[in-house]
Amino acid sequence: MDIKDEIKEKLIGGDIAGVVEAVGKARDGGMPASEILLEALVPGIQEVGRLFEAGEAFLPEMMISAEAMKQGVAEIQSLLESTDIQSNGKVLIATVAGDVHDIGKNLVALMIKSAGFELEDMGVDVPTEKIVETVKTASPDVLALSALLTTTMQEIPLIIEALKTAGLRDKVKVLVGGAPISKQYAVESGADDYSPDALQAAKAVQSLIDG
Ligand code: B1M
Repeated sequence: MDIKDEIKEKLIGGDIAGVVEAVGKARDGGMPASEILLEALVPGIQEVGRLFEAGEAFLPEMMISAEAMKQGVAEIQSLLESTDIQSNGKVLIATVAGDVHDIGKNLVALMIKSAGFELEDMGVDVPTEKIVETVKTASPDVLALSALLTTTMQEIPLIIEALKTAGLRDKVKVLVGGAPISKQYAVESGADDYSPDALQAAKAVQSLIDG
């Protein structure tokens, strides 16, 4: 079996050790980290999502596959930490309230950090008040918000309203992303920009800081 199919199959099957081993094999065999990520790990976890939606996989299985994905990414993390962007500036990142998905957010954080920006990661399920308070105290140039659920993406306009109420909206640029979010939703929510993936998020941070 092709190594990428092997990684996918093990990820879908929740074989954590198997994923780590297969990713290591692909990496040591010279496969680029981005190829391992985008053509094996990401399609694998997406298939888990599809099976869950179809009622063919359940929450515990999705959790084990998510752990396998995280450990797989950890095997190639140091190789992913390089982009061609050179800059500086400060970014505050969080997954919004009610949402615990952090695999995508962590990839976005990794790319932003490796692009040379200072990064503060607030983690997942971060209450709006805490985000606003941290924008006030940490003064980031960019607030990066991730949301993976159609319910929790509705936190984004609320956060932006709360920033306005606190008199902070014109002091920070807001970048948003996550699977259910579109460019149009970002604009309607009052965000400054939207990115569909981690690499473009790092580029968007650069443009937002450059103005
Ligand atoms: Co959840 N989950 N989940 N889940 N989960 C989805 C999102 C879902 C689409 C699955 C499905 O039904 N097909 C569905 C959402 C449906 C909807 O809202 N319409 C869903 C559901 C329903 C749920 C629960 C409600 C299930 C339940 O309890 N009944 C529950 C909610 C928990 C909560 O948050 N309150 C839940 C729980 C979980 C786990 C804990 C088991 C686990 C998360 C573990 C973790 O993250 N630590 C999990 C997982 C793994 C998934 C799927 C399968 C995979 C998500 C993922 O990691 N993708 C997901 C299905 C899917 O996405 N197809 C699903 C890989 C990752 C690299 O991509 O996160 O999209 P992604 O990030 C990308 C881009 O979106 C973008 O860049 C990233 C990298 O390129 N991006 C940004 C993300 N943030 C960005 C920010 C930016 C810019 C770009 O700028 C700031």
